[in-house]
Amino acid sequence: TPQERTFIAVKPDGVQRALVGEIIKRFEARGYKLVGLKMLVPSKALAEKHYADLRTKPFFKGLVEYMTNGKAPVVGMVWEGQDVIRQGRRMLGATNPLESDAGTIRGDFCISIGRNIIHGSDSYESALKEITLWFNENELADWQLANTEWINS
Ligand code: DAT
Ligand code: MG
Repeated sequence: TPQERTFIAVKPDGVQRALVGEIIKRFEARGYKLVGLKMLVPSKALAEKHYADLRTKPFFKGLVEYMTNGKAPVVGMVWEGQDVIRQGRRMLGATNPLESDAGTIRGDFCISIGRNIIHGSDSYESALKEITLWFNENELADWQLANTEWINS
């Protein structure tokens, strides 16, 4: 089965609300493989590059401030597996938590679009861009899940 990678980040509000374990648990339990993990307060330059597509939006400045102010760090992750980019977005739920289905991460744990606790790449192109932006190649682990044949067929 073809494997792909996506960038998932627990935002400062998700870290502050102690949801890191819950979020990792959902991706692990689904059968995805963790290949990158780091905690950092992103620089303004990193956050602005990460959200470059949104730079003309009225909320851009506030978004970058909230990601970078250091009141809590961000936990950046790379997850690998079948259809993980699209499935990751489904597991996150809609951008506006008031529209997110119950059972999704946003639908279960938050209510405000400005505090929606988690980021996930929205396409193959953005996943590649974001993984490259947040991680060096030598920070990504090349390993085999021992139970892969019970997850992938
Ligand atoms: P997503 O995070 O679901 O990919 P996006 O890329 O459109 O959504 O926007 C990035 C983040 O910007 C989003 O998670 C929260 C914030 N945001 C988006 N729309 C917003 C709005 N109308 N008001 C405030 N923040 C917003
Ligand atoms: Mg987005």
